[in-house]
Amino acid sequence: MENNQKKLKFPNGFLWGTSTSAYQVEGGITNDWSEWEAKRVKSKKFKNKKLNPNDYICGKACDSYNRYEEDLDLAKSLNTNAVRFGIEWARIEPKKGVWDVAEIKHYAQVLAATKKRGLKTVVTLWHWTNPAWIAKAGGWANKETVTRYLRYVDLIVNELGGNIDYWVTLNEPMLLANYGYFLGYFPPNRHSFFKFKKATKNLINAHIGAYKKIHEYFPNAQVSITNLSNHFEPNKKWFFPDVMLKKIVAYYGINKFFNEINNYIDYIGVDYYRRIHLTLIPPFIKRKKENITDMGWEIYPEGIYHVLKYLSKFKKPIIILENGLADADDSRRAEFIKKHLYFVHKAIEDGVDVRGYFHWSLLDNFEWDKGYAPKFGLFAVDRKTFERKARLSAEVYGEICKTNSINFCTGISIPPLNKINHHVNAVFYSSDLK
Ligand code: IFM
Repeated sequence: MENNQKKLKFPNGFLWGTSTSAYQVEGGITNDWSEWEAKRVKSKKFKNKKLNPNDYICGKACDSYNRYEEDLDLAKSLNTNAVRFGIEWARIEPKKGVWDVAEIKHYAQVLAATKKRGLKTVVTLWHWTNPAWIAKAGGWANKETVTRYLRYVDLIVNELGGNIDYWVTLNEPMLLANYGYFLGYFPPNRHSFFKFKKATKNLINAHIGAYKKIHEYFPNAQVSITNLSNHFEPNKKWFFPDVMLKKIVAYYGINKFFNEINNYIDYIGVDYYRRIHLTLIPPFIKRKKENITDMGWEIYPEGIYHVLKYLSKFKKPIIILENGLADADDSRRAEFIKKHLYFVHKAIEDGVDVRGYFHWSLLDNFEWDKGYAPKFGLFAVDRKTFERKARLSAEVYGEICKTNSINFCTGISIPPLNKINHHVNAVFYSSDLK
C-alpha cells in the first residue's frame, strides 16, 4: 500500500452482507402483488404507455427459489459473513389455515444451506407482499390480519427459528402503509388517510406481537424491523411550509414506527438510499438532475451519517440492512459503496453503535412497480438464461468485506461535515475502483 493511503478499519465482528427479498428474486409466487401486476398490465393506462408487459410481471424473477445454493455461493464469494433474505408468507400459507409442508421444508433447506456456508442469517418475514386471501380480506387495514400474521410467525418460529440469527418482522412498513393505503401507488391502491392510519396501527401491533412471540421461544433473539430512513431536507430552508412538510414526512417516515416499538426491538434496521428535498408544490419532491442513480435518486453519502446519528437517540445497536443503487452500467456503484461506508465509519468513530452493513442487492431483481429495468445487483442476471455475472463493483465490495476496511488517502484533509460532499471525491483512490 502506498504510504499516503490509510485503512479505515471497521469494528471486529462487523456484519458484512447482501440483501434480497423473497418476492423480488425467488420467482413463481402467487400473491397480492402477482395478481395486481396481472391486472395492471392489462389496464388502459398501462397500455397507453406502450411498455412491455413482461418487464412488469415478476414471473420467474431470478429463479432463486431453484438457484438458492448458487446465490449463497455468490454471497459467500464476496467474503461476506451474513446474508439477508426473505420468507414468502403466501408460499407457507397459500390458503387460509393451510400450511404448505413442502414450502416449510424448502426454507429449512435454504437456512441449512446458509449455515453450512458459515453465514449468519438475517430473515425477513414480511416484505410488503401478502397471500392473496389476506388481501381479499382487507389486507393491513383489517385488524384480523394481525392475528393471521402472528399465526404465520408462530409457525416460522417453531419450524425454522433455530437457524435464524437476526429477525426482520416487517420490511419498511411505513412505506407500504403510505404507498398502499394513502398515496395508492402499490396494492391495494387506496387513497385514504383513515385506512393509512389503520394499516399503520395494525403493522405496529403485528411487530409487537411477533417480537413477543419470537422472544417466548428464543429469549436472546435479535428482532427488529427495517425502516426506510432516507435523509429529508426542506427544499427551501427559509420557507416555513417546506420546513413543516419535512417535519411531517420525517415524523411518519422515521419516528412514528420506532417511537411505538422502541421497547420491542433489539436493534434498529436501517435502509438508507438518498436525500429527499421536500417542497409544498406537488409532487412534493424536488428532483435533482445531477449526481443521481438510474432511479433518479440523489446520491448523497453524507446523509447516511445524519440518519445514523439521528437514530442513535433510540440507544440500540444499528444494522444497515439496505443501501444501494440502480446503476445498470456499474459506473457508480463501487464509489457509492465506499463513500457511504466512509460516513458509516465516521458515525462509528463519533460513537454510533453500528454493527453491520448489507448491500442492496446481491442480484438484479424485480423492482416492484418499476419492473426489471432498475439494476440494483452486484451480480447482473440474464433475463432469459438467469445466468449471474459479477459486476466489477462486486470485486470492490468483496475486498472491503475481506479486509473489514476501506482505503482512503491521508494527504487530503477532511472538511467539516456538510461541506464534505463537495470534497469527498478526492478522498478515495480510483485505482481500486477500476
Ligand atoms: O427494492 C427495494 C426493496 O424491496 C425495499 N427497499 C428499497 C429497495 C429499492 O427500491
